[in-house]
Amino acid sequence: MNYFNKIWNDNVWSKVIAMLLFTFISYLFMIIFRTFPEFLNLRFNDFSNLNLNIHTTTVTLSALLGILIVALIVLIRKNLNDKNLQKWSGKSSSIKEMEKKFPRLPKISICGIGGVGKTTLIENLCVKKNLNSITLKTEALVLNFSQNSNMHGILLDASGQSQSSQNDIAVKADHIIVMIDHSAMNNSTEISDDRIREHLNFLRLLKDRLKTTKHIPKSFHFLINKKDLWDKCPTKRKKYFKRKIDQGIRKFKIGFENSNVTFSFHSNRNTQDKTELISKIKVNLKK
Ligand SMILES: Nc1nc2c(ncn2[C@@H]2O[C@H](COP(=O)(O)OP(=O)(O)OP(=O)(O)O)[C@@H](O)[C@H]2O)c(=O)[nH]1
Ligand SMILES: [Mg+2]
Repeated sequence: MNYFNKIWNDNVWSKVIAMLLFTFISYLFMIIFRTFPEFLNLRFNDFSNLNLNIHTTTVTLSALLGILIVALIVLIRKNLNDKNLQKWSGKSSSIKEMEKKFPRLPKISICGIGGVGKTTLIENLCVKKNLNSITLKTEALVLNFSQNSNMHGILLDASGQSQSSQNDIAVKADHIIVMIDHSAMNNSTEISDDRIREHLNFLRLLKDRLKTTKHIPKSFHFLINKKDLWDKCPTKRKKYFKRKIDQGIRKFKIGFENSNVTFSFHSNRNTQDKTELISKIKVNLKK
């Protein structure tokens, strides 16, 4: 069934073939019912005796029926899919289940080391989630990024304590948001050198994994989080922090020339930042 869904969804030709098939079946039905019961006794050249006008009408009608049946299937499937999306919006499940339910939705992985604010970001984007502890289990969550139209995506969140869990969600992603901060604390304004080193090491290992699996996401967005805190730092130290992160991003993007690489300064405590991030995600999803 999954294989059928994939062929049907991804391929225009599958719809054309289905249309021809239904046209042929409709044509056969019409021929059988119009000439039945003599049909069984028809000899091959009896077909030439059929009135040409009636024959053309039969072919046209069958073609129309074929188109109608395929259009109906497309419409019903779209309707079911929309209902399913509405039902699942804001809800989370395992990646496997979400991939099965919505194989065509783009996946956006939120990556970064422990305590950087990944789950808080998802919580902000979805409003509904109420998580206030570290993430232990990898989760997938469906979200509509546009209020006026359908622009759904699957957000992936995993434990930042485990590099391999982070790498695992990265290699599945169409788009990656990498979060970076200045300190493991959620109230310290001090920029920590150890924390910067941890981020740079994380980026190196993430890149290694993407390279070895030859996975090239369409976009990377670096989110320099906790701006509400590090912005209070003395200017010199702030400049140092930005320079270090900038160097890390420059190094990371070598080899990903086909991906769109962007960055922004962000605070999960600022609603304006959330709105700006959503616009950026929408731009990337449209590409
Ligand atoms: N001040 C401030 N605190 C933040 C911000 N974003 C997240 N935090 C806090 O940072 C702490 C860790 O946030 P989480 O969202 O749990 O971090 P995580 O990246 O999901 O961590 P793991 O699940 O361990 O990988 C929480 O106490 C958040 O409230 C921010 O922008 N500013
Ligand atoms: Mg988390």
